[in-house]
Amino acid sequence: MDIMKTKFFADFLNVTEDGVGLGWHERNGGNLSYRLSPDDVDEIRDQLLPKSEWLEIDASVPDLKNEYFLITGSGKFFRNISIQPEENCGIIQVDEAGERYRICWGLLNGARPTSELPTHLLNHEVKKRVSSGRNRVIYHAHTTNIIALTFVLPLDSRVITRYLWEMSTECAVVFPDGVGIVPWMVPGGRSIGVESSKLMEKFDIVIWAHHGTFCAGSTFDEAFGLMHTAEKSAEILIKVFSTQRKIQQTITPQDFRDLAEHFHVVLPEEFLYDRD
Ligand code: 2HA
Ligand code: ZN
Repeated sequence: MDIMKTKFFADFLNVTEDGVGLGWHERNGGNLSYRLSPDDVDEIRDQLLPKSEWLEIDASVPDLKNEYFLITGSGKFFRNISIQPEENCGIIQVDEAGERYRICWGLLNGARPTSELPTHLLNHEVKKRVSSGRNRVIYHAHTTNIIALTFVLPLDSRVITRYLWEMSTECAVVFPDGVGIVPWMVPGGRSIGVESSKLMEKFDIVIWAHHGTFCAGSTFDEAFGLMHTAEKSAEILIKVFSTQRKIQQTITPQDFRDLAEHFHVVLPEEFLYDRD
């Protein structure tokens, strides 16, 4: 099967196109990766041919040894990915030690995987473990309203989770574990990747202050849906703040407990504090 005709490839492009449509991928902003399943690899094995030397990951991911990832390219614009996929994204394989990778398809003309490769792979490694292998997608977007909130709310997971939950009834059901926050750090390296992946132990959504958001999911729909739901809630919050009117009523801690019971989700009490 031609790689570009597979279901996972179509789903990958669908995310890049929808993310662009929502304004989250200015210039080369954002990146996306997918860990191929054994069936995916079997389907396209004839096209996975080493196209580069082994290159340093700048992170150690032994639990991802020999795994293949479809991933966006460094410096590439999301708006071009579906038009010229082989130039703007590619498939890489991690080596036996989890220290290096090589390009096996795409990323033509000397292109390299996203500058956030360490964060993607460190997040994949954690999520593969905590989800018993179910998680396959890591998605980073420059979500306008979430970024805006990181200037005016304290960078505290309890505060930001609670505000996002309150702005839209579905949120507590869609991301009951809440959101993690990484304070501003230099992007594009191992340090921010390590901090992000620590939070991925607990959260499926990790916000990078003044930068954007990472979401993890077992499917493209799950990862994209998390991003879309959290960002929509942030948009509502920005609109509420913009009215400069006092909030007259909201969803209360007891309402959340009722919601949790009805939808059979566990909402940690740490987020259900009384606000004065
Ligand atoms: O790929 O979004 O964080 C460009 C970025 C870096
Ligand atoms: Zn970014």
